[in-house]
Amino acid sequence: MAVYPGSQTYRTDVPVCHNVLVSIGTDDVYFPKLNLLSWYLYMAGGVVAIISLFSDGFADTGWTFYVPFSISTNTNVSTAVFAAFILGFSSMLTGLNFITTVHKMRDKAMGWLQIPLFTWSLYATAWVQLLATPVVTITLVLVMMERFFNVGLFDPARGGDPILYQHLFWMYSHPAVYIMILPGMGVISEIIPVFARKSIFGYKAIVASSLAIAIAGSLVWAHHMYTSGMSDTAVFVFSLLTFVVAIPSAIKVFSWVATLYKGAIQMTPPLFLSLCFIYLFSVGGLTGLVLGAAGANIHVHDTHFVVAHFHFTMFGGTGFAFFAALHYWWPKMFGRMYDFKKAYIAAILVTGGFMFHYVPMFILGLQGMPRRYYDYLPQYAQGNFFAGFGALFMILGIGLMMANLFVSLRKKRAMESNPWGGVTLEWTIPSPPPLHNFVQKPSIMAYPYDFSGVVDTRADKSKGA
Ligand SMILES: [Cu+2]
Repeated sequence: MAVYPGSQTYRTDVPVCHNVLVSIGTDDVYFPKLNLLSWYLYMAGGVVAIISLFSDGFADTGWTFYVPFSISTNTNVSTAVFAAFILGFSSMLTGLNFITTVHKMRDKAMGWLQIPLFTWSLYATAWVQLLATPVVTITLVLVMMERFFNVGLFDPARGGDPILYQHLFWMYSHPAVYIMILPGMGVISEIIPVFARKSIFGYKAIVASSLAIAIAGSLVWAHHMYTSGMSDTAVFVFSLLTFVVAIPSAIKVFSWVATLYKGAIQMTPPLFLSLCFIYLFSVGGLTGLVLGAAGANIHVHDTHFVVAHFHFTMFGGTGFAFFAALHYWWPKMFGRMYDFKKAYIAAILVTGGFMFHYVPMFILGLQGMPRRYYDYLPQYAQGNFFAGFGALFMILGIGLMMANLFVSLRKKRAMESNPWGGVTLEWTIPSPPPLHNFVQKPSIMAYPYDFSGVVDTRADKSKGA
């Protein structure tokens, strides 16, 4: 492990806290140059994706690029596919880097069961990135081959199979939702124990469930294809596996609630947003079971029920975990505290707006309103009216949230490095962190969520700065 004793070069103007690195007691990833390459690829892929939006005849396939349409349409599919192709490499190389870093750069004193849960969740995510992303990358190459050379891979008249494309596409694109939600779950596992002042309930179960989600989540892809005409046996198997993948997610929710139970809870904006996460994500997970059941799925396939479910997991889940993480690590990144009252008002606006926006979509979907159309029949007007109102509140809430955070940057830097009383390694270093993270060798605790030695001085900080 590289620590730079005596290094006083503080890069105080740039937030360099990379929680994964700090939490395992290191100052960099194992392959720094590869890390930079991933960043350039990500930027290049993003630029190409934006160009594809504005170039004439922008891809009318939607994000799924389903064949045979994506092969026959004259719009600019090639540029969009090329962007996704470049972005895929960024994702794979980052996954590879994180896995190697967790194995090789971890502090010698830190065993596998002393790794904080956020890092565990990113470790599980990295494996999905590394193993699932190549599938979609190859699939996109096949689409290009079809477009340019007309090989016939997906054309039944020439012995190809259009459903093969759907399998290949979802083999990545279902695991992709776990790439998004697993880090979010890791964030919540970090925040809950700190504000309950209690060791996390079921540390090992949470670690195991992260790995179980990564593995089981890679085996459920065809639950997106119940209506594609695949065999009843396949439908049964993929439905069963989808129910299985709900178990590790439920274990996490149970562990978070059990951690709060009888804890010395102090309400703060990060905890409030985490509680919103637990509620919204649970609704998303449970409606995922409705969709995982083949009978119900066929009724609501391609309706707004799917849109609502997806946003409860990806926005109510990942989005809210991101908001919670921003509020939790903001003082760590910038050494400044935001206003608590405005943070609460923003969180209530976003959550309330969220419910108003997406709950009507469940009902609209059950009533049969299809997704992916910009217009709707008159009988769906009421639900869409409510949903529009909700969107307005969400925009206001997110605007207030960001304004509150950024206004705090104009305040004088608070001297305190650990405003929440956290016990993971990032709270042992200055805020914002110095250039090489650690100025002295970090001392690794036997257990990452041990609050027994922490004096509770939170009461006088509860008003925020
Ligand atoms: Cu899926």
